[in-house]
Amino acid sequence: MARSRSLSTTNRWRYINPAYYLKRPKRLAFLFIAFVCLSFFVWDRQTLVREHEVEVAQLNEAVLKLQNLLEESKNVKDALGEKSKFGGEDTDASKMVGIEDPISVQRREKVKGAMLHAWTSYEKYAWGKDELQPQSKNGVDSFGGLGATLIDSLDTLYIMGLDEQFQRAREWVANSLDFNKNYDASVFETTIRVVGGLLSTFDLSGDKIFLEKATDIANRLLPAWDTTSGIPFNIINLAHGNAHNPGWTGGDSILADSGTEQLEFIALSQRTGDPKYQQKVENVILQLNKTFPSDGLLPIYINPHKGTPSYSTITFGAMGDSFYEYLLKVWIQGNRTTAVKHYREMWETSMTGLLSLVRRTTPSSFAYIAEKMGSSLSDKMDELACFAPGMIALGASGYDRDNAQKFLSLAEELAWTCYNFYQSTPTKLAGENYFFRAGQDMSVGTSWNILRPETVESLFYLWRLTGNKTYQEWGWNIFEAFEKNSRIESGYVGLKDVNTGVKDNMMQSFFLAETLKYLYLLFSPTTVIPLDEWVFNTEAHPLRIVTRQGQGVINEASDEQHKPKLHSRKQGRFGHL
Ligand code: DMJ
Repeated sequence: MARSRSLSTTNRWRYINPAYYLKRPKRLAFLFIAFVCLSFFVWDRQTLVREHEVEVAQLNEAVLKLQNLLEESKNVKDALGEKSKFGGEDTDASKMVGIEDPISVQRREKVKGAMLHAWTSYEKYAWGKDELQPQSKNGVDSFGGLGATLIDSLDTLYIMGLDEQFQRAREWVANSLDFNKNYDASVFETTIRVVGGLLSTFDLSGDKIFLEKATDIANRLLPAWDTTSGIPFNIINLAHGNAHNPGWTGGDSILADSGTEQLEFIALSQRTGDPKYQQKVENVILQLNKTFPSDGLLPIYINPHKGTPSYSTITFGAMGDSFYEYLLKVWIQGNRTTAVKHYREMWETSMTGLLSLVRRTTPSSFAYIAEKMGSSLSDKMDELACFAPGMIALGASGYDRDNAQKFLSLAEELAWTCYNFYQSTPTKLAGENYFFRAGQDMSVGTSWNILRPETVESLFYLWRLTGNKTYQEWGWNIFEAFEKNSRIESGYVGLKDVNTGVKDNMMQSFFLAETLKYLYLLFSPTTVIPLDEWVFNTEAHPLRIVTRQGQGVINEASDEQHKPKLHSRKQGRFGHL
């Protein structure tokens, strides 16, 4: 048995012995052919696998492209949805997919991402507080505990379609917002941020809670106008209604603080049918018009008892700025009717004054708006005055052709200067103000940057009104500089110094209300918040333009006819109507 097993093993091994085949050529040939066939088969399979891999990769790429296309078309459809929510002509979606610049779509999404980051940080660290301090990760009540950032953000969240975030903010307004605060509030800041933010959100959403809250806070502010002249005191206690002016003005009221409530209070009267708000604020302009100077330039301090200007600086920057802005915008809000004709006249007078303040630098001929005290000019301009290019462009179309062109050109020149406030610093972010010296163009004065919006605001108007994409490019560069210097893990901060980039610890509420909103709109179709249907208050809260009838101030008898129809297209979007 042992022998036969050994024989059969030997037999099996003989097949791997080359000598075996050398003696049998037919078998050798067969083996060779079998080897060639097998090799061909393996090579063929491998080639097929490789080809399939290439095909799969190509298909993946195609799927990705299709996904991107789908995403883009969804964004455009969203934009169109927003358009129909916010007004503007209906447009064929497929046409829009064809014409909307994909770069704008991408940039808009980036800005929306920035808003989401700012808002999420606020929700996480400062919910319900006025402002977020991102470095120390806490909230502060810089406006008396009114949830300033939350209210300032409402319409931005709504416009950007951040619905869940909007809904949470809405619940806070409905259930936690309490104005009964023993706090001396700024009438101006409370009006532009809180009254403006709530009214705008009411106009957008149709949710009455926002109108109720706006009425509540406006009622608390109203006693501020009970002065001999009707020029308001600028500070009022929200619980007790005691009003006064800050000590540092020597008892005077501030021009911008007194002349920047008209849009909001007129809108409130239109929406409630109660004329008292409109009467108070329109009277301010009537009083100022009585002694309005021939150049339309008012000093920043006004005596609230006599209603006359006190000797002080004339400026389109801090403390003067939005007075001029509202002269134009009330005219627009009032449908350019005879009832608001005097606003346009006053504004045009002020524009002749503005022209007298325009100077040009050497060597680069940057146009700037100087400041004035008595008869002497000061070669200084605040970044705050960079709202002026947008305002001038917005008002230009109300002139005859030659003047319209002249003012539009000036607006474009000033916008170039403001853009260079940003471009001329190492961080590419603008300082708070600039000085102009012969031969040196511009140099930063106060060197902080607190995330202000004025330049991007002007770029938004200029892009809307001229269609020139250069303004989008400039806006994008500014956005990228904010991303680079101001974005931190817990929100956005200002810079203590635009030369060094050292950061501060505050996320200003206007960054969410204005800066990011104007940037978002800069990359959105023009049908989102069209300028012939909406007017922005000075805190970038869009108010819907409604029919204004009659001459001047409305009266009780005509309440009903002044109640506007605001929400027909998208009534009840959030189910609260
Ligand atoms: C905002 O509160 C308003 O734009 C106001 O008119 C001026 N200052 C800030 C933003 O810089």
